[in-house]
Amino acid sequence: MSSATASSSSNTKLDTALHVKYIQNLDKRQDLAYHLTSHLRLNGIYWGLTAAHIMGQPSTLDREGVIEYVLSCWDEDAGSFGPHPGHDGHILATLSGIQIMLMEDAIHRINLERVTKFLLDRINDDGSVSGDIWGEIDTRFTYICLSSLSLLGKLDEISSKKKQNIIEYIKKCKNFDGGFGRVPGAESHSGQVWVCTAALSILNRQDLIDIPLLGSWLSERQLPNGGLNGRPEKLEDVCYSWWCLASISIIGKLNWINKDKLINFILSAQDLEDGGIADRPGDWVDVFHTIFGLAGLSLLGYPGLEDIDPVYCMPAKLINRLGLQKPYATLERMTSYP
Ligand code: GRG
Repeated sequence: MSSATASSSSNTKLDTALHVKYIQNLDKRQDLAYHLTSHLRLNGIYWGLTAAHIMGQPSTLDREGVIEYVLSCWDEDAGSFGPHPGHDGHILATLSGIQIMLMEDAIHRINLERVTKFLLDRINDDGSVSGDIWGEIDTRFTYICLSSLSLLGKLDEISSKKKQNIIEYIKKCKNFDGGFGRVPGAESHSGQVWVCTAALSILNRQDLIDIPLLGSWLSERQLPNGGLNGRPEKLEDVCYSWWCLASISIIGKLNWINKDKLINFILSAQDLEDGGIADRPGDWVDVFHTIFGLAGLSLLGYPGLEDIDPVYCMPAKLINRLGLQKPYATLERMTSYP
């Protein structure tokens, strides 16, 4: 593997064929880094599979192998999925398991009843949501719980009282700058902004977002080199091309970002020898930055890519088919670039 080829040329194109090959080869790497990231394996498969869908190559991964792997991550005691066989069930791996099974059209093979119970049981009386039976709370888990239940068609199993508590809790996580944090009082961060705006969107409560204030804060995340950062005074990172941009799409202000500068920044973080996208030009690539770079390019209307849904971070076609689409802004898909 080589690092991203630093290139400032605005003529650089997205090398889809190379990135598909990179995703195909991910599980062939049996090095130390591969084993040390087993706690993220199910997320990694979701990232790779979604990236393949965005590039219009949904059959890039071996379907039956993927389904068997998801099923092998089932934690019978917890009634949910862990990230790797033998790991404890956790809400994050459970969302990835659901997303993968939906994309592979195999959702009927999971224990719907037990997963639904696991998700509902994570909602605390104060409206916060825990990640597992041990109780850590984070607005990421709030989003995950709502997204998972919505994808399973089970959102209405949350009582209206509990839904209201969740909304009140998210409101407490809103800051003076219009952004949202991990817990009440925590600093605004683009990742948490996305989970909270998407959660409010799933609950049809976008009215609780201060659009001009949050839109300004999000657009200020774009740095002179075109990349976006996650919060003030931090470095740009390709993954914020998703967290910031998807949030901006949800609040309908995609045109508050300089599209060409961001496209060029993402393209310059590609590894043009072995495929994949890095956090920034010159760094090592990984599947996390590859999916979020591609997802950002898709939202920006980059030619040849499939649409991604900014609320669920899944193929828009699938979300529309499930009848789950929420209001958001899109940019017209370009026929060529530049
Ligand atoms: C379905 C896409 C999807 C996600 C599930 C887990 C989750 C829900 C969302 C994660 C949202 C989040 C918090 C993203 C940010 C991740 C990130 C790059 C954190 C880095 O934080 P710092 O403090 O980096 O290390 P900065 O850039 O602030 O220095």
